[in-house]
Amino acid sequence: MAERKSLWFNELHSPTTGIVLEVGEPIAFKRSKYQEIQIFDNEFFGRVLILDGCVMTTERDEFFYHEMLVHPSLVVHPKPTDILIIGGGDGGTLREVLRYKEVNKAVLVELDRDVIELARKYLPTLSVSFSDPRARIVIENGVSFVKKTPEKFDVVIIDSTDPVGPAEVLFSSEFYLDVKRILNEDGILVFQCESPIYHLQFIKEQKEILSDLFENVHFYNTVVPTYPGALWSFAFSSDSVDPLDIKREPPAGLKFYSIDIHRAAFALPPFMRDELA
Ligand code: SPD
Repeated sequence: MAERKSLWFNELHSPTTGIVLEVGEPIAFKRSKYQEIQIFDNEFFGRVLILDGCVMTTERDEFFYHEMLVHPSLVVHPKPTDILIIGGGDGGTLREVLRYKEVNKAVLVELDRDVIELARKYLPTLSVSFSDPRARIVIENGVSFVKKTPEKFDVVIIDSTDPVGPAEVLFSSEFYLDVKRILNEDGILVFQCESPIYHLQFIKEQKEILSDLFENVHFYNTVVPTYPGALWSFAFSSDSVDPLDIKREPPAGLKFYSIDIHRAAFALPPFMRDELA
């Protein structure tokens, strides 16, 4: 058999494990002011976005993540009209938020203009909603935006990179307190919260921090094949909204999320439930 000479991307998930993806076609590479941005095509996963050496999203499996980051909160909030997204420069989260006719305003605050520009150019299925009239794109550090904005929001969604480097502060008690200040009554904070397989201790610490600030703190899981462990968690916090009290049907045409999946996602596997108890 002929030797396959190819270029491979690899991301270590621990000193002895990780993921490898063949770089079929390199599409873009940029060292921005904040991070290294890489986009390439992989035969199986399609177009892949990498930030600082970590897989952020791929065309083939992005819906597992973006649908599950957005829909559980949007179907349980009594009236989700004003939504804030911190991060999410590829546009996938914004696309899901704007599926709801109830949403009047979605503000997306992204630190790195280059991520948005590259997504517009090379990730059209994700960045499809940047020009929606209900969307406002703000290029700013999420921490400073939240600290000084006079606006209030019904749902704040944090679509960040992993909690290292510039994103670390987005997982702090101080930041969550600032978020709480800009939440309307019945407000929900939801964010991506890493892998129950690799980062269970981190998830536990997040639960402790959030429980000091919110009445209802719940975690739920999804599958994301290209993320560490393939099992991925989200943190849902609110003072009044019950994450299992469904208020509306999800939009038609979703590929992973459904009301049955919603209920199942909040049922934590015992190894996680017991650790967080
Ligand atoms: N380990 C990867 C975690 C990345 C979470 N955010 C992805 C952003 C996709 N919109």
